[in-house]
Amino acid sequence: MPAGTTVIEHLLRTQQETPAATGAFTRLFNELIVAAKLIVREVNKAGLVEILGFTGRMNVQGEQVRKLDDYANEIMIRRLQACGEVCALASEEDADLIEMPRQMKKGNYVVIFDPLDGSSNIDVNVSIGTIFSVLRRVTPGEGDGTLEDVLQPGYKQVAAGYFIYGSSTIMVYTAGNGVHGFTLDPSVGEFLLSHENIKTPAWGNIFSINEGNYNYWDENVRKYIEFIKDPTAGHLKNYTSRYIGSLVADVHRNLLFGGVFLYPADNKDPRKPHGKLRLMCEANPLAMVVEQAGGAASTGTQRILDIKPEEIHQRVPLIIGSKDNVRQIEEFIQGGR
Ligand code: P6P
Repeated sequence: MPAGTTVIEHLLRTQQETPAATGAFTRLFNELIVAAKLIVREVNKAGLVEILGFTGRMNVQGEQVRKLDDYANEIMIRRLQACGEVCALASEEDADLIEMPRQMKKGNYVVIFDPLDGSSNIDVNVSIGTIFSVLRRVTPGEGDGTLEDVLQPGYKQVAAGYFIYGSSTIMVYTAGNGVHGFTLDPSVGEFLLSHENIKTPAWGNIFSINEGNYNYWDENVRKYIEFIKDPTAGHLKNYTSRYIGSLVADVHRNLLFGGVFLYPADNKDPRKPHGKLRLMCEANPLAMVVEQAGGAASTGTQRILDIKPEEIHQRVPLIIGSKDNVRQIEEFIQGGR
């Protein structure tokens, strides 16, 4: 499709191939886009207004809540409720399902999101982002959705994607027909097609991991890191380390250039034995995007999208990126190397 195609045009053209397209999905996406535009407006001036810093509250993750986290969360909730196509919402910032106003029209979609991932980087102007996962309700009726509608395995997602607020603002989404990137043109206020049909390289020499956790990893993870750093091990190309500490930025770079991001399980914090990242609002949506682009996403022993969720905020080890890199790591973690 021509550069300059908007997200909605792109959706309408690709969704037209789906007989069930009723416009509800498009209305939902439109609200995601409006939310992102409102969020990036605040992110871009965060250093100038009293919206940096902390609210003094802790979220369900036990992390300090920043004012911008709260703002982004409120915007996502209000816009998604307003579209009338949603029966349940779950946010990384809220312990339980978001209360849906009684008078609000409900729909058949469930949206799970991380409103502002990487927000600890805001004060130093590092890219951050919003991640979203879209499911179809599975319970009968037209009222509020339930936990059953939310706790579906990742392969049930009907769409997923992210916004990155960086040197430019980019939206990347998949609705099961490939992965497509759009760049916000501030002069017209539209996300315009800039990366159609993104395909990630089968292998890449970039690895992204927080080596500060080295002593807390499983022995096989340490063996893998030592292996890729060994220049005499006969690698296609010597590896290079890139780690921004903002999940959407690290995953997006590796999606385009090839390589792998790892946040393995570690024994650093007994409350988080499966690592830091969340299945529902981080691993699942990014796994759908990366798999649709030809990559892979695994815990090291299981495909991310096959995991049957037990709770909204469950954490999983995440190894995501070029499929040959992911497969090699799985061999190490499963003791085959
Ligand atoms: P660490 C940001 O806080 C985040 O949730 C992800 O965006 C990022 O990948 C990860 O945490 C970084 O965690 O432990 O390396 O600082």
